[in-house]
Amino acid sequence: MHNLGQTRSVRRPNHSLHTPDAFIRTRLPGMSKASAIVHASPALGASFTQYSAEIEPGGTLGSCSFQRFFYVLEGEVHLDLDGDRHTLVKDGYAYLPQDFSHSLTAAQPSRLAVIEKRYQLLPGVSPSAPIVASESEIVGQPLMGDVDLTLRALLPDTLTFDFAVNTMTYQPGAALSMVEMHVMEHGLLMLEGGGIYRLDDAWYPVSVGDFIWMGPYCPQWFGAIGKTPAKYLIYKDWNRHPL
Ligand code: UGY
Ligand code: MN
Repeated sequence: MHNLGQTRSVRRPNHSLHTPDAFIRTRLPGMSKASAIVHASPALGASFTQYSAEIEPGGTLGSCSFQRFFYVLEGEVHLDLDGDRHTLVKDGYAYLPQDFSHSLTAAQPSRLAVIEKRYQLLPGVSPSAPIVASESEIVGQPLMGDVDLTLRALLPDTLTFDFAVNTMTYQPGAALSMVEMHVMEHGLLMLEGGGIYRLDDAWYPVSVGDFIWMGPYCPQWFGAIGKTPAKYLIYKDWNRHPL
């Protein structure tokens, strides 16, 4: 059944909402038996790229000449680094520094959230080694003292990293305590549940599978709605001077 020309997706100068009803798959160079839904890129105004990768067993993502972060949404993948094989399942994630040679192959039908960004060197700061971990190992912290809003930082908060990726889990009815407006941009993927997102001067119902891009200084607020927690994966540029 066609949708009579309706979608919840929007593109505005300083934010976008990308909903599954509007997703189009493409193949990026180096991919085999895999496709990408590119949610955010410089074409949108973002200074990073974020896509969802869907990979068949035996399929690969190909190499990357930028920093690459990926988080397993579903399935099982093998990550080969320096002769060591790591197996990652749902909630597993990895950080690969810029130009780091690696190979990523799906062992089962898999979906990944992938973030790629050109590294901003800082004089005197050496780039990080790769990181392979699972979100379940990370201890959550209440955000601004709110025990109903848990933040898990997936990357160390040191000057080595020029971006952060966190998960935020809202108990039913929990909300950000303020409307934020900041220089950092965000890429956000809804992992569980749903609620209302304020972006600039608009309020959007959002739920699992939706992606949001927030440009710099986009006023933003979220309140969880529903009987189960809402959770999202959120990227932000971090630890670098704005100039
Ligand atoms: O880290 C953040 O800026 C986060 N609190 N923003 C958000 O959830 N929209
Ligand atoms: Mn924010």
